[in-house]
Amino acid sequence: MEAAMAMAKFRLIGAMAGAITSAAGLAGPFSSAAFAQAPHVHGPGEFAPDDVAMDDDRPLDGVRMVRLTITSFEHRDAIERLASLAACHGGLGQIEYLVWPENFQALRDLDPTLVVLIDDIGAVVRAQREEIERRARQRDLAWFENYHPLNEINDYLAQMATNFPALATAPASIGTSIEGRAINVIRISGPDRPENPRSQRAQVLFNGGQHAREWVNPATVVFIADQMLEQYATNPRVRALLDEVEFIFVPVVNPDGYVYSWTANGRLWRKNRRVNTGGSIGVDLNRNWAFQWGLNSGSSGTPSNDLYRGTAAFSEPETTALRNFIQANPRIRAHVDYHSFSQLLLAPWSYTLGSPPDNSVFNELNPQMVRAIFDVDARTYVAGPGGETIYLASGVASDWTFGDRGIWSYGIELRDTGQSGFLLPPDQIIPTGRENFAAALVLGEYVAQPFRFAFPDGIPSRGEPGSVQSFRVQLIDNNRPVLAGAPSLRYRAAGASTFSAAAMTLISGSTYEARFPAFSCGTRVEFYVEATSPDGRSARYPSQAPLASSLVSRSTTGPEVVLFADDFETDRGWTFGVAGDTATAGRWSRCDPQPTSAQPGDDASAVGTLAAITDCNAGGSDGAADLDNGVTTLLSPRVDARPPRGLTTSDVYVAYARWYSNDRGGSPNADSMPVEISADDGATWTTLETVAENLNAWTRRIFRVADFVEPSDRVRVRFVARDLGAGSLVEAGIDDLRVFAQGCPCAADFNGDGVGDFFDYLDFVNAYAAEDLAADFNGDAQVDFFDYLDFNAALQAGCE
Ligand code: 0X9
Ligand code: ZN
Repeated sequence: MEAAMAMAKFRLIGAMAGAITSAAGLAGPFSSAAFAQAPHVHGPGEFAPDDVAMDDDRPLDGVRMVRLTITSFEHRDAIERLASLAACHGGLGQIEYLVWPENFQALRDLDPTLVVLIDDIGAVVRAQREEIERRARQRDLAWFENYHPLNEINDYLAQMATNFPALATAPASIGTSIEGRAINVIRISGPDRPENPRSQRAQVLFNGGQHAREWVNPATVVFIADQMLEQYATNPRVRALLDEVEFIFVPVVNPDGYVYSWTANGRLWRKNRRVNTGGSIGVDLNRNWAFQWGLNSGSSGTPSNDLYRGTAAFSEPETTALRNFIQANPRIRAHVDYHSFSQLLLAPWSYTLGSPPDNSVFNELNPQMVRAIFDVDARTYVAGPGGETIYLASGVASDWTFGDRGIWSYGIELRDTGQSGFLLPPDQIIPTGRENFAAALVLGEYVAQPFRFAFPDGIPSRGEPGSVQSFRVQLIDNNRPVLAGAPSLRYRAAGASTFSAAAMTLISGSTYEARFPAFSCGTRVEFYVEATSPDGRSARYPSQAPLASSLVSRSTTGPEVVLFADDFETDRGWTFGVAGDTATAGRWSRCDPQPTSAQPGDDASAVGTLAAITDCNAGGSDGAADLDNGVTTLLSPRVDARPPRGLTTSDVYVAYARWYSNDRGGSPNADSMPVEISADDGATWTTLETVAENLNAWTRRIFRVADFVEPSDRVRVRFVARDLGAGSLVEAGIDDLRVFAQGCPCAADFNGDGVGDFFDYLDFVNAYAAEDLAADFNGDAQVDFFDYLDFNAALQAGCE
């Protein structure tokens, strides 16, 4: 033990002086690990060969938390040789790190824009320890107004069970840690009822404390358990939920690490306390789960690393215990693994970019949980798939529970967003707990529903004016199999206080048809669907409906009027490269794209093969076939983007499909592609967007023209692809550009100024008197009294 510590310490000090420390001079296992790394290129979200960890047993004096601006993956590599990742977001841009004092100057040299968030963690830790001790001596302080060591947490669990014997089980151990500590679980549910026995209820699992230093996680898990118990008697919502669902709480999955984080220098400890081969300490339990375990993107094979995944999936007794417990409890339907910090709601996946193929549950839950959190204390938690929202991480608990067990799983990153980070002051425990209790109720109520809904045709977001619209709604059994009964569609015009109901008709099996009645153009309808089972239990989509904040909406607009549409299959007058462009290779042209690592193998349109691409000749290496050394501009022909009669300028849109890639070669993410619009034939330009996201896929974008420029008869769009950084791989493509108008035509708007008023009347009467065909209002090719009548009726109806 002693020797291992000393070596770890030596290695960290050595990290600072990398230049003077040679492999020869440093015998032992750390020499090669720390300094003999061959430089290599990282993809998005991949981790650098980070060998700096907060795994040292020396005082934290002078350790700083800093915010850096990462400009490339090489930059990140270099930084992570000097500092340890602190916050829960990755990729490029602003990231927080912890840095030992001796590495600080070198780190500042790497990023002169470095911002110090916490100047001396050692001092903050000491001050916080004093604050915790002061609070511990205070008699009138609530338990959740302070952090507690492991034994006090266990005592509190036992106390809860004693106080609420009808609701809570006595804490039990699900297994022991590597140092032999019990990992405790407590279950909470309403009393047994013959028609709904506890032994059959759907379950929700909450765990905390995989990471030792994230003290607010166990506190939050215990807080949620405590509120369930405290509110059962008085809050009908909590009571109804607990009578339906069993909640399971494992507050401290990593008790050894937690205990260690309470020792003098252990406050920033993350991993468990395994002694690794080579002498370093700890496995990151949240990289040790057997789902996509072992990927180098988002975990490390280096034992001293803070993200060390262990020698094998489930090599650790702590993860094994929780896995065994989950496998032994097949009624667990939802799971949250609590972490801190950054205020994020992380759905699958974490090991890769993107969401699972059926993401409907998360699409429904994410906004409702975010909203519930926000409504408590106006805190914003950002929801999304883990890999995209923080960084890639493989072998994490929630990927396993979802991917292996089909459990709806989240990783939630609690408060704050970096002000105090892991050292969240104790007065933040209760507010953090309260907002997360609100989200826990939403998740629990989702699980409690007898069925959930699927929409084979999608959820309608728009409809044609004057026509009924139907869509299919499928009921999926959620928990115990229940017969579906009486599903209905509830809707109201936005702002109305009551809902109308329309029964659905059974099509087949558990699929129903829902029908909206005809609405006039411009109506926004809020709606939800509801179904009640014969045993009187109901479910809704969204599950929190009819709370206004969770309703879905649909609006009625007129058909699309195309003003210009180009799928690049013919030459419609684009300019591929303009005067002043500087690119020496890979300029825009119209072609059938040939696939490379960075370029599409097909155009975006359903029909045809051609698109505008920055490099059409994909021969040779990918790097040789891309845009090089400057700027190339794709300029649209002049488009008449004025709205047709009856529509207004705010009804005009521009849409296109774009491809952009700048993360596949050296110096990734150094470039971006401005997209600009002009209403004066190119004299002045306004930015629509600056594309920097490397989706490496065709993506459709749509903009309301009037938000940028006033639609005129001289509109142009241009795409300025750039290779400004040194030697980076840039590929861009454009397809399916459309300018169109869509809105609610107003027939009385005779002069096309967007309103129907007296001036329209004057203009109509003048045209009518002159027997001008413009006055053929009913379109029967003659100007007569019937046109006059129809126009007057339209004017009476007005516009809006
Ligand atoms: O890196 C982690 O394990 C988590 N962040 S933390 O700073 N608390 O360590 C996030 C991992 C992603 N988690 C899930 N999507 N569950
Ligand atoms: Zn964590």
